[in-house]
Amino acid sequence: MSTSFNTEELAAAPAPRNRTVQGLVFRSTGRWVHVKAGKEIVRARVRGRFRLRSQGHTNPVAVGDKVSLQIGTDGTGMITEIHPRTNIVSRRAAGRRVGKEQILISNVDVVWIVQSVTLPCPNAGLIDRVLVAVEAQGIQGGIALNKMDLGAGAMLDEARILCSRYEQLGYPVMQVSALTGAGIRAFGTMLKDKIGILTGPSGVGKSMMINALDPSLTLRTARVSTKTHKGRHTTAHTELYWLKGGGAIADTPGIREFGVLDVEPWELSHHFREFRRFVHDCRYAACTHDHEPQCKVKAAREAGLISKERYCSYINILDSIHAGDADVGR
Ligand SMILES: Nc1nc2c(ncn2[C@@H]2O[C@H](COP(=O)(O)OP(=O)(O)OP(=O)(O)O)[C@@H](O)[C@H]2O)c(=O)[nH]1
Ligand SMILES: [Mg+2]
Ligand SMILES: [Zn+2]
Repeated sequence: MSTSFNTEELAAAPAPRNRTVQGLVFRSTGRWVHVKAGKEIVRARVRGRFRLRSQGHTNPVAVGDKVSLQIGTDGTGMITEIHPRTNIVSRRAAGRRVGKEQILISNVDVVWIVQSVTLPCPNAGLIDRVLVAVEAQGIQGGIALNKMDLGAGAMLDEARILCSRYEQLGYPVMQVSALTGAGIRAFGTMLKDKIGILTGPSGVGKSMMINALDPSLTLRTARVSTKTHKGRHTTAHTELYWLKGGGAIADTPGIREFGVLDVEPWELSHHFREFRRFVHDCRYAACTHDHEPQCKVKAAREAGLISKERYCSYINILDSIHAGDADVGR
């Protein structure tokens, strides 16, 4: 588009009233969403009809959505269309809105599950729950282990065992310290030219990692309680930050639990990638690899081809799906 204007043309042009533009939702704070449309940043509202249409979701428009919006004379926008999503990462909403799904992000290339070596210590059950959601959507998943500077002795050994378990499964694992900057450059390289999200419990250092990736950012962080080893749920909304090296990463509020949604008991094993090569050889086609005889998954577990920890996570998630209570975090 030409940037120089002929003054006569300008005088003849109608005043820009309602314009329709396309953009990307990069921040969502409930009622308002913030959209990046070219170089313009627009604060926009969501039409009631989207709320009606998405009864299963607490947030009809999510960070990552590509949208059309109409900009009014006051400069604020109204979302008129949500373009088809390639994927969504969602979880069951907690509290009052139980039963509803909360979309964490859409159109994402990679989901980084953040854990810390300590304060709080790693939660393998939560990692596996998020990985099930990620596999079900066909998205790339990875693990970022933060606070490596705090690791020592047995604690560090345990953290390394955890890392190698996921590395062996083919998931990228990044060991970093947002405090010292160790591993941050390598992590930045992994994020290049992709839309990513950091998710994980409160206090593991998601916001501080983004500050380390781009020192010009000053996201709010808060100390973890030394008594309970729990974070303080400092980040309250999801927001995408563009990185200088290309690509963008979303910071999200810490998760207390992660509900596995819309997965039937018989299909759960397909979302545990190392189970897949065994599941078709079980005696029963609908085998849940729990109590059934002649189960090849259990045989693989006994032969050490499937780890005890992953099988245990599988059974825990299976139980919670059976109980219709998939929110339990561990
Ligand atoms: N020692 C050490 N402390 C860290 C590191 N990364 C973060 N922290 C500290 O951990 C605390 C929590 O960090 P945040 O970035 O607020 O954690 P968060 O995951 O964003 O937490 P929520 O926003 O509550 O979900 C802060 O006191 C940070 O200073 C690290 O690599 N090493
Ligand atoms: Mg935070
Ligand atoms: Zn089986």
